[in-house]
Amino acid sequence: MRRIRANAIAILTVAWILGTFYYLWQDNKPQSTPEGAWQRGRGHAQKPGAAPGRLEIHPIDGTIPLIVSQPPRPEQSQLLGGFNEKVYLSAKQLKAGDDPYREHAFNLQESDRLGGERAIRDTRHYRCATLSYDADLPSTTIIITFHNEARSTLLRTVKSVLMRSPPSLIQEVLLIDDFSSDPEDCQLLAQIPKVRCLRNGRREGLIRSRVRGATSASAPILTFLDSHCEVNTDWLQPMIQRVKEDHTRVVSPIIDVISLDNFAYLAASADLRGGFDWSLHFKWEQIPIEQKMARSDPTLPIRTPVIAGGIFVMDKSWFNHLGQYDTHMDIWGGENFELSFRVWMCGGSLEILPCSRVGHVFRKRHPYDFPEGNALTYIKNTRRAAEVWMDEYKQFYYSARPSAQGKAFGSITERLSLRRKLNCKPFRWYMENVYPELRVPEQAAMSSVLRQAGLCLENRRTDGPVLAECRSIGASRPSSQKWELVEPLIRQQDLCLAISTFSAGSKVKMELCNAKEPRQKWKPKGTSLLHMVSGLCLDSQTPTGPVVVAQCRPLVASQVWEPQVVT
Ligand code: UD2
Ligand code: MN
Repeated sequence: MRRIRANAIAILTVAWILGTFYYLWQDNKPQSTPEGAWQRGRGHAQKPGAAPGRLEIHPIDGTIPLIVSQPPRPEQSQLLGGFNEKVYLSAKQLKAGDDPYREHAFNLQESDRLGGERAIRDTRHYRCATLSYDADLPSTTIIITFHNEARSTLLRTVKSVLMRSPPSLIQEVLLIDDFSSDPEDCQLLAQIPKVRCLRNGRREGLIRSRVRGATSASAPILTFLDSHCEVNTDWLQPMIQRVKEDHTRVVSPIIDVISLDNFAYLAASADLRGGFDWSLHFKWEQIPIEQKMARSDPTLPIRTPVIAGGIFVMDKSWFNHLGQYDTHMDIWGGENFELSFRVWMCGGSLEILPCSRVGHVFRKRHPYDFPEGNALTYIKNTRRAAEVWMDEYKQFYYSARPSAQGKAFGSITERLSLRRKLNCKPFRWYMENVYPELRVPEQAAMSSVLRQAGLCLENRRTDGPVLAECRSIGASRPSSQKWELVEPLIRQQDLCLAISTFSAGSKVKMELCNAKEPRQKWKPKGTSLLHMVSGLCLDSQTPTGPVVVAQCRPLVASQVWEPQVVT
């Protein structure tokens, strides 16, 4: 009896150890294989007969076993048709003694050493591998525009797409050669099945080149890529799925980092979204903390105020309906803001999908020339975006970028009429609903005192907002009597005037500003300050008592507020 029990315990222990090992292996399994990934599609079974990966020790912590991809299998050569990779790559070699960074602003020697493809780590959260996608996803045209791209990076972009996407989803890969010095960089690649090459007769810049690509695309979905990317395992399905479910969504992957020095493929943080400052400078920023806390599932999409611009998937009809791009923008820059504002304000949305990963070589400088100069081109493009989409908020762009004033930006009549035709929402809506975290600059918002019959609205630390004697310290007012009226907020530093409840008689208090909070929304109306949601007006009741909201009675003394700009 005792022996049976001992055996049972031994068997259970072994089973437990095996189970734990299997579990750990599942957790760390993802490792892209150029040949294996596109077999996955809906299910996650390996292709019958596929060679299993080799077990290797994790290079960083030395403990976790990983599957490392096998070298390409013979059927891959079919993927390339008559294209001769060796000839293509070896035709252009870095000469001994040449600076490997000079031509492309990344280490060309390292890129060339990697050749046309390589295995990269699957950087997704492990739960992504358990998701499944519709079997009947629509197909896409991959649009890659480039100007003097290195052959090795361009080829890896194209090959990674062909190898790590379900073939049925790739209608074609459309290369737009933006007047590169050597037409063969593009033309030779067109020998690869599904790859087409269009060459511009003059330098157009990436914006007009993408529009050319989109116009010539035959699939119902457009996928844009830069010319120095490597797509990762199952990158495409999550994006097409989201667009299929709602054609107004414009989706991006998480953009992993390919080192410009050694070409290591590095996982980017999964907690970032796109943002910008008032000079219209793009930046990655943390997801706001409330949204982060609410994210129970790391595979869920992340709403983003703007996209980085280079890598996204969009329904073709929606792209056309929304006015493609502003084709008066030149070379590079600004088009991502213009597209992002337009998508949000005209009825769509932007998101980043954590289960889709694409690597990109981020560079520190532009390796190509700007015929009109880099700075002037960026100003022209962003100025067009600001003038067409940012309404009264464009003043903050001009204060952040004073050099933009007076610079030529061409006619925007067509884009303004597009905005009217599409019946797009005001930029204020975007600020309140999409990007409330973007602070209006302090120095740009003018401070005022709010006078009422010789008294001033003052925020007291203990009593909150009250009417008090107007004071000054030297030439200026104490900060407790200075208010910034930045619609819809009435603010003092980080605090904003808010009602407590939505009923008449509700006391007014100060709380952390949030332009989306209905209790904080005010607007001047005649001589009154109207609380926009309750329809009540700011009222002092008695000169020294608490300030409240009450039924609006225009011109009644306790509701008359006189903003007066102060220093
Ligand atoms: C980022 C975007 C890029 C674009 C840009 C703003 C990513 C990963 N990249 O800059 O796609 O939205 O912000 O405009 O989000 N190119 C041409 N013709 C030109 C200049 C460039 O075809 O005259 C190509 C270029 O070869 C590349 C792409 O356009 O494939 C983007 O250019 P980049 O890589 O220099 O831009 P990047 O990544 O710094
Ligand atoms: Mn790029």
